Amino acid sequence: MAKPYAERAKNFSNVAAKSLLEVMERKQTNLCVSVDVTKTANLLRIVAAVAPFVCLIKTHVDVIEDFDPEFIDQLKSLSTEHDFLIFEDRKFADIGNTVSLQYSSGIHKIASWAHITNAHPIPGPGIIEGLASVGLPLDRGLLLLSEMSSTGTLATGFIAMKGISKDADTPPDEDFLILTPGVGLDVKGDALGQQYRTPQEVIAAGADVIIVGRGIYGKGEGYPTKEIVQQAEAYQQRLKQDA
Ligand code: 5BU
Repeated sequence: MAKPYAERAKNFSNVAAKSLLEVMERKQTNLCVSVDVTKTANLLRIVAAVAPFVCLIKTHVDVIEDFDPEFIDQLKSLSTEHDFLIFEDRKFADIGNTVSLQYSSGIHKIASWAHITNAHPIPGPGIIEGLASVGLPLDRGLLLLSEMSSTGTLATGFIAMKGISKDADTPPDEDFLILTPGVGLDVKGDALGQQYRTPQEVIAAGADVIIVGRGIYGKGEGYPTKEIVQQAEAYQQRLKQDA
């Protein structure tokens, strides 16, 4: 039996990691829905439909065509009302000074609303320092990419690199949160290199939070809201069984 989320929350000093585990405990869910659609109305419709079943919503804010600050206010209201965190899957990958500007500024001002974001560790420790200089005062969390789900990926375990995270000095019992995308129940992949594993497979490989996108909201125009609700509930229940 896995350790209760509330107990694991005590292992983390990072506010975002702790909050995520606390939400998981309160709502008894480790489902994150990834919503990659291009219109704010559709994104908010999907988020409202899946909100009761998730601990986390993942966005790619740069694919949105009609972005405005009001959309962020609406997303934040849903996050407060339904008790979930927001993860902007930005995959930062530059030197510390540049990523600190990309994170804090521009049109999207990601650090002002996303509880969690992520980065490639390839540039070295400076990327973490740059993002931390913006994010830590706001109690934000940063995930490092160690692997990717796509065919032929070159990202295979960079997280083990000395000085980035898990180095020789890391105590063996240190807790890490693992968030895993590329999950689908009845599909194997897409035409552009995505590869899916089942919830059972990724949980067996150590995943704490399971990220599902098109498997829940559909492709193209997407599923009707009723079907999205059914899919989200089915995934949440399935994950509970497999955990
Ligand atoms: P899908 O519709 O479930 O295939 O969406 C998966 C999402 O997870 C999508 O937003 C990707 O950008 C994201 N993703 C991924 O699929 N694989 C990875 O290795 C990483 C992110 Br990192």
